[in-house]
Amino acid sequence: MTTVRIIGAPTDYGANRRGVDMGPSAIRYGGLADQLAGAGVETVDAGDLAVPRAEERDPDTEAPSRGNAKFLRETADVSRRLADAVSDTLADGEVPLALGGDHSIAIGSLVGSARDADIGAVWFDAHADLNTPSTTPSGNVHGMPLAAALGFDEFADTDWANAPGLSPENVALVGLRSVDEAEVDVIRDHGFTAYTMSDIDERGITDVTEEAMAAAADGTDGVHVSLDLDWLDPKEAPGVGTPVRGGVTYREAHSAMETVDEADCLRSMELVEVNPTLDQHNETAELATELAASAFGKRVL
Ligand code: 6HN
Ligand code: MN
Ligand code: MN
Ligand code: MN
Repeated sequence: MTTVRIIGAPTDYGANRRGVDMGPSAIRYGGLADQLAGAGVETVDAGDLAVPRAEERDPDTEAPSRGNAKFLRETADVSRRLADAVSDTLADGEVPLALGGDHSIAIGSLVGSARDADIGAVWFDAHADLNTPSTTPSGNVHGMPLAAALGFDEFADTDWANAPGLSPENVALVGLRSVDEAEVDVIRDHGFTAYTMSDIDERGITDVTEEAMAAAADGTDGVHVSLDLDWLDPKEAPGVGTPVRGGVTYREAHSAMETVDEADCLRSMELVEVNPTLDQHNETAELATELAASAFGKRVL
């Protein structure tokens, strides 16, 4: 029987809108353990990493050579500790499920998941999250985690980002609809597998997700699934900090997560960007729990 280990990472260092640090609580209160029980997996909750509030920190602590990235030192600290928690979980034969927090936590998840393995990643997100401190339009590290884990630009020389076990040919982006200019070039130049919302419109979510999982899994020890709730249409998931119209529907999201389960190569997962201060009656958090359950095998019949 699969055992899922829940690891909360209550950060909002990487996002502009405050409140996403309450995501782990909202997702737990939204019924995560019950949903996972419904999927027939065992769950253990490792609690939350200790993350100091942004108010206790100075956003401008980094040397200018690091470029424009807010709270990079704090993000590095959380990433190191989350990477350890994720790799310990895998070493114990359990499946890590990290709860954000903003999407910068994916740096720790990916580095930890790839510590002793070659991994792929599937990125369910409106955004590509491939900016670096030199290309970012916002300075927000939640727009950079994939670039960080791949060791692009300034991230190459760090001891906390840059996962050697992850390479662009095993990364698939699904549901893109808000991509910055520099990210378009990166996607084209590095051989990512990438699907826009138009690809999903034309081909259907099941086909696209099957292909994404296969591309990510090819030649690896397993796939990390990163689920940014802004992947869904804001009508379904209003509680996110960077909503973009034209996202996937409730049904498409469930079908995709069922396809993730059927691909049978899920190694680690995270649910990110749930912001309870922007949500309506915790519905985005509840949706996140349902989608996790589908990814771990929950079915109607
Ligand atoms: N997210 N591409 C924009 C930026 O600021 O770099 C938006 C990033 C959003 C990130 O939703 O995880
Ligand atoms: Mn994201
Ligand atoms: Mn996003
Ligand atoms: Mn490879």
